[in-house]
Amino acid sequence: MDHHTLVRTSKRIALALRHRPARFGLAPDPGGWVGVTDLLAALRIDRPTLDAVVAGNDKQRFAVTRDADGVERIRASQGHSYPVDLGLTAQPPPARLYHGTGAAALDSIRATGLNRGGRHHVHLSPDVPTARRVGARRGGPVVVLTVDAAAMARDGHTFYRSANGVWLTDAVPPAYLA
Ligand code: HQG
Repeated sequence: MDHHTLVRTSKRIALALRHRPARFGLAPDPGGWVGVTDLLAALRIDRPTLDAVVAGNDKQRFAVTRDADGVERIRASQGHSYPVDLGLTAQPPPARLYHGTGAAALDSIRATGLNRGGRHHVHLSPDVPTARRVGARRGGPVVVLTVDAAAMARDGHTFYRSANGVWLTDAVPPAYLA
């Protein structure tokens, strides 16, 4: 499959699994899982295409599991905008985490901190290059903020790590941003 088709299909799968399952006639369980067969039918794609997207995904956005009864399910590892319980366990973060964003957002972020907006959590990156890539999605100049995650954890903020390595927290007050 060519790269363009792979990306386009990945975006449709992300839309179906993270944001608008009902639009595709899908009803995820509370953990955000849908049957692989249902997803293939809903998006009218074949299994090799799905496998190529899951395996070829630069960020490992999608996870596939197989139940004891052999039924396969798929979900997005993070990034949902509808209520979903990812079942993640809180864990101690690394001392520093990073957030890449557009320079235009900087004043607002310095004033009110990082908010989760339409997503479940604020997304933080484990390293600067990853944060830079996240910020660059918007086009225009990128700023990478450093989050004092050690101090946040000390002060009682909870952190989760998604299956694909994105760090999640509810909000980052401005005092922890540099
Ligand atoms: C900004 C992609 C003004 C925040 C990425 C960001 C990530 C504020 C935007 C994942 C603000 C929200 C998430 C404040 C936060 N004032 N702007 N107080 N607080 N913001 O897309 O972190 O490709 O919801 O800086 O790789 O950019 O979808 O979050 O620019 O992991 O798998 O509000 O999305 O993953 O934007 O990206 P987003 P994000 P996928």
